[in-house]
Amino acid sequence: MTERESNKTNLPSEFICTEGKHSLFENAVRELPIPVSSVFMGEDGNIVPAAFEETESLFMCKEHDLTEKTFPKTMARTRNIVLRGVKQKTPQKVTGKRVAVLFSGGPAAGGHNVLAGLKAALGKDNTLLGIRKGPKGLLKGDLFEVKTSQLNEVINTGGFGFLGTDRTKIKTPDQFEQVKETILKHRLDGLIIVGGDDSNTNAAFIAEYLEKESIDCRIIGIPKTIDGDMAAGKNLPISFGYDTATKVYSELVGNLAEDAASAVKYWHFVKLMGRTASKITLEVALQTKPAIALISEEIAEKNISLNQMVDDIVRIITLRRMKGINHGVILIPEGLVEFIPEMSVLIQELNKVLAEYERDIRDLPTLKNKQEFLYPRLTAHSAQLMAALPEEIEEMLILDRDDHGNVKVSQIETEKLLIEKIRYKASEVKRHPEKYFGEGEGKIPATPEQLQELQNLSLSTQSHFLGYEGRSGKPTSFDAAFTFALGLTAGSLVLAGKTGYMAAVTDFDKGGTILALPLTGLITCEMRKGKEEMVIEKSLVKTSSPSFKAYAENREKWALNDLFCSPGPIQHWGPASRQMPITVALDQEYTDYKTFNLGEEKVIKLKD
Ligand code: FBP
Repeated sequence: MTERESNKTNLPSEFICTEGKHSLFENAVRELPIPVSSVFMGEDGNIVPAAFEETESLFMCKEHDLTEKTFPKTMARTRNIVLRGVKQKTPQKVTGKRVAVLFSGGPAAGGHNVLAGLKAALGKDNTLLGIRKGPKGLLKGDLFEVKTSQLNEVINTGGFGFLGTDRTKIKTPDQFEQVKETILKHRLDGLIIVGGDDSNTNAAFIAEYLEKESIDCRIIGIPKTIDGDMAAGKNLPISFGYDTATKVYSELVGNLAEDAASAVKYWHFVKLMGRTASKITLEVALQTKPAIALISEEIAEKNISLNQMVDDIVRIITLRRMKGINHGVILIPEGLVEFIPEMSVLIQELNKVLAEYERDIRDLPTLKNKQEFLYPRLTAHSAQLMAALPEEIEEMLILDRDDHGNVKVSQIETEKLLIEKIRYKASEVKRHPEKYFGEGEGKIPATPEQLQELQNLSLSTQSHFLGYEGRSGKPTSFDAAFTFALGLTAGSLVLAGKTGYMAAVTDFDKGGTILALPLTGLITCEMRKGKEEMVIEKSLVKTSSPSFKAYAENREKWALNDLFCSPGPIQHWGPASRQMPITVALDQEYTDYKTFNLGEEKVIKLKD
């Protein structure tokens, strides 16, 4: 048999061998080393759990008295003091502990490394149990023992597939009772909740409930969300999943900018995930330098109306056109609608009415019936605004709420709403040049030739929504290391007997400092479904932050010239593989974003 013939025979079986997450890439990334903080490195080079000591950092929560009243037991225990992970001087052997873990909310890259980190911290003398399908699985008691061999298979791979996830909020007395039953039935000593602000709020309430019931089960939260809004300044610069998601989007936005410049005809309107905060949009803007990036927090702060926003965008489109650039990319944060002042008032009014009449409205058969019921209960301005919205958006605002009572903004086609309004305005500019060009305030100086040229141009648009494709990719090196460290931290906290904390990592530029943040220190009081609720505060873009300023200082230049850049695909090895998010590096005042340092690299092979 010739070499070629023998290759031919192998090819079909080689191809089939890649089934079940065994692509050449997946096999290679499983073997990738992960940086590990020295705090977890034992004398013999093996991984060991960390110990914890109190720092001088104290969380002063915004509504201290109210928080203390809601969480008296947990606050008395933690005193809202931040803990630091340290290397155990003489390793304490803790055995026989049973610790369960669940994923909650949307997937984020690195979840499987959290599990691997937990298992590594617990070691062979303790048991890790997985809870299937998130909080719902906890309520049902759907648990199974996690084997090291299973985790060696999923380490460094994307998604939450190993356990699954859901968005059930645990808030009724019956649900707390069900949690108790599961804990007692499975003899749990610890429960790890991997989630965003709502899920970690759940963790805080469960911790308090268990203390009140004198049940000895430790509750630890882990900060997860691609949105990047589960963050706490220096103590927790970012949640996991953000780096991977923003790098996936940045590659695609870079490609679109390149396509726009090549085809020289399209304006790409790209909505980017991020339910509330515009952190994803800001990072992608810094990575790709698009023509325009809207930042919701700035729009709310400057009280910019929808029409004003449209005018500003059309002005940039016109100025670019006058330079011969009739294409570009516009980034739109998913949560924008809730930050446009008049829309935010409308949503608040709707929340109140819906909280009072939810069932009546749900029972009304047609949209028209719902409108007739709702409009008289809104202020005249809001009713008018609502009536001017496309019907699908109106329907979404009324009906489509998630379990936490929030509008499902990812379903609202803001990019299409903007396109509609921008196209209308751009055609008006063409139809009435005398209003927009010439001398005088706000007018654009233009020669007759330029005006003639403008008349010949049309506005071709394409809309995109980049969201789900960024949540379950293979974690970047940064997220892989960060999540492994978070798992190690959470496991160590349970073994150290701590409860009511969130695992955290900071100092990404110098080996990683391991922290435990008291959950109650992150709590604030917010309006939800028209009612006050104690919840963990979302971390939004601050217009005073170095990352926002870096964007604001450069945006005019990027708007008027095609200066986009294409960061390319995520690298898991190679020159760009050690990058961290630019926004994080800027806001943490690091000197470099190209090389994170979270410890010494180690190939992780879990052993029984
Ligand atoms: P989490 O905060 O739960 O991680 O979810 C974030 C997110 O990806 C948002 O950006 C988006 O609005 C939402 O999930 C979409 O959720 P769903 O999966 O329910 O459509």
